[in-house]
Amino acid sequence: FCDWSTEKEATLAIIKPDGVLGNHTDAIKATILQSGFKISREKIIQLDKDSASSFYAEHSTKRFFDSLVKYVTSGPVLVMVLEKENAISDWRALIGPTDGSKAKITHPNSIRAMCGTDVEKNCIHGSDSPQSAQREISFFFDTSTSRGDIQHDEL
Ligand code: RTP
Ligand code: MG
Repeated sequence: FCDWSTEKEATLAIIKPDGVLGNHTDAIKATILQSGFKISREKIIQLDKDSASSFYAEHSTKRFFDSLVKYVTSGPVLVMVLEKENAISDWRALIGPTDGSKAKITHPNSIRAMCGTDVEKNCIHGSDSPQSAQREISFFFDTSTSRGDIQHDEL
């Protein structure tokens, strides 16, 4: 018997360089745990230009692409797999709108209101769909190994 109603969903979160370097990691993690998510995998990495470009490939034709790649490679990022029921849309709701300065007005309790600055420097990432979540989790983590243990593998 499988009780689908309690089936967990997984999503990918990234604390971007402004979040890590601005010392927002502890507050963000506290918010994550208080909101009922389990952090099942995590690692701190430094993205290089190729990996950042590949991760954000969907935006490769946008005006802001070069600037985005520069931003996310400007320092270390903390990548996490978050699990709970309805994790993907609940995490998107918790991080708030893309523009950190607007988030402060319209979504004052969101994570981007707490540590975001503008439409680019918004301190946090969340997968936007089940397809994205699957792609993004396997982009950073070996999904063939058993889950459950927090992995602090550093690149
Ligand atoms: P994310 O993918 O990081 O969770 O953010 P998002 O869905 O809210 O925003 P998305 O449209 O996917 O954009 C990805 C990241 O690119 C930067 N950005 N800059 N200068 C600009 O107009 C602009 N627009 C977006 C942000 O860092 C955004 O999170
Ligand atoms: Mg996005």
